[in-house]
Amino acid sequence: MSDDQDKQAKSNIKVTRRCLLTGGVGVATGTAATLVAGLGAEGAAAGPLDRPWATELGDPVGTNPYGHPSSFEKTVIRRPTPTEYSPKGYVPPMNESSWTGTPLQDLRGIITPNGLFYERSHGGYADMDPANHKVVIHGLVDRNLELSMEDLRRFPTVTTFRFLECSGNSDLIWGKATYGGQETSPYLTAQDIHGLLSCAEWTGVRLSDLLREAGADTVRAKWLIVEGADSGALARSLPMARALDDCILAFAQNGEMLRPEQGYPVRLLVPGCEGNLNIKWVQRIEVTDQPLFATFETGLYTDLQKSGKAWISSLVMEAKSIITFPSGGQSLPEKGFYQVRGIAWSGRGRISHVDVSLDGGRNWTQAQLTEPVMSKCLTEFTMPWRWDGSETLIMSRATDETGYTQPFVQQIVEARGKFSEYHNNGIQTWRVESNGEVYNAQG
Ligand SMILES: Nc1nc2c(c(=O)[nH]1)N[C@H]1C(S)=C(S)[C@@H](COP(=O)(O)O)O[C@H]1N2
Ligand SMILES: [Mo]
Repeated sequence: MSDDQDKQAKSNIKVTRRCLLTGGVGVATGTAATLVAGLGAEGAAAGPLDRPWATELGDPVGTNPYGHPSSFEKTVIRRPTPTEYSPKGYVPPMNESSWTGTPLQDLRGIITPNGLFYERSHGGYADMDPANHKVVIHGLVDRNLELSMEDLRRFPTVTTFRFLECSGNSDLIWGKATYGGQETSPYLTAQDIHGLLSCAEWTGVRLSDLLREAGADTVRAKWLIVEGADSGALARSLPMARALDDCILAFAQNGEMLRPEQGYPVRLLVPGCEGNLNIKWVQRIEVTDQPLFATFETGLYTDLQKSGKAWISSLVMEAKSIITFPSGGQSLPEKGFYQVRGIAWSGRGRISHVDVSLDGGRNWTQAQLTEPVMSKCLTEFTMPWRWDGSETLIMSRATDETGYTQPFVQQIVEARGKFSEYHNNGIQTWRVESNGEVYNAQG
C-alpha cells in the first residue's frame, strides 16, 4: 500500500469513529456517547496489519457471476421446522409435503431476498421450461385462451409490493404440531414460529385483463378454479370478485424472474390472502359457477370453530405483527440502549399503528413505522428502548386501517375453541432474561 493509500485508510477510520461518537445517530434519550462504548487506545492502535484486505489485493470481481451474501452471514438461511421428536431435529421434508421458513429475525426492512423466501409445496417443486409452459383459460368464456409466457408478457404489466403468508404459519405458537400439544418450546425463534411469511415486489399481469381478453362471463361465473402444473396439481377456488380486484399472474419477483421454488415461470398472487390460494406454476384457469370445495380441493386449509363447524375457506390473513429484535434465540450483550424492531402486516390493507409492551401487556407504547407503509405488505416498526437488565416480557400488537387489532392468543382460543391449526395471528411474547438471553414465552 502506498503512503497515500495508508493515510487515506487511516483517515477513513477516523471519520467513522467520529461519526459514531458525536452524532449522526439521532436518539431520543441520552447522548450519543452513552449509546455505545467509545474506542480505547488499543482500538485506535489497531492498524492495517490486522486487516489483510487492506494490505493485499483481493480477488478481482467477476468470479462470482451470481452473487452470494458475505461468508459471515452463512447462518442466515431458510430452515425447516424444528421438533423434539425427530432424530434429525426438524420436521423431515417429504415429496408430498415440505416447507422451510424465512429467517425473519436476521432481515431488515420489508423485502425478503429471493433466496430466503419461504417455501411451501405439496408435491415438491419443479424447474419448468418456460418455452413449453402454457396458461389455459376456459369454461364460461367467449373464447378459450392458451397463453405462452411470451403471450402473457404482451399484456400491460403491473408491479406491487405484497406479503405472502401460509395460513399454517405460527401454528407452533400453540406448541401443537411438533410438540404434540405440549407447551411450546422456549427455544423457538421468530423463524421457527413465524417463518412461513415473506414479502416481495411482484411483477406480472392483471388477472382481470386476462379474463376480459377471454370474454369471461363475470356475472354467471362466481368462481375461478386455478390449477398448478406441479405433480400435486394443487388447485384452489377463487371468488370472481376477488379475481377481478387486485390479483395478478406474477412472473417476476424482486426484479428477477421467479425462483423455481416460488412457481417459475408464473404464479397467481392473491394479495392479502392465505398462501395456499397463491397457486404456483399456474397452468389452467377455469371460469365456473361451481367452486371445488371439499370434493377435489387439495391442500384445503379449514378452520374448526367452537360450534363444531369449520370455516371451509378463510381467505384473508388478518392483521398481525411480531418483534424480530429482541426475539427468541438472540441475546443482549449488556444492559443499555437498543432499538426494538419488528414487522407488521394485514391482508385487509395498511397497518395504521403498532403498539409495543415491555411489561407483559399491561402498558403499551406506540412504535414508529418505517416508511414506506403499503397495503397488504410488510411494514417495519421500531421503538427505542433502554434495557435496565431486568427480566422483560416484550410483545407487539398491530392495528390495520379497518380498525382491527391483533388479538391475544388466549382470545383466539376462546373465540374458536380449544385449538385451531390455521390463521393464528395472536400476539407473540418474548422473554428477555436478566442475563440477556431471549426466549419464546408463549403458552
Ligand atoms: N402449485 C402449487 N401452488 C402452491 C402450493 C403448492 O404446493 N403447489 N403451495 C401453496 C401454499 S400452501 C403456500 S403457503 C404458497 C407458498 O408459496 P411459496 O413456496 O412461494 O412461499 O404456495 C401455494 N401455492
Ligand atoms: Mo400454505
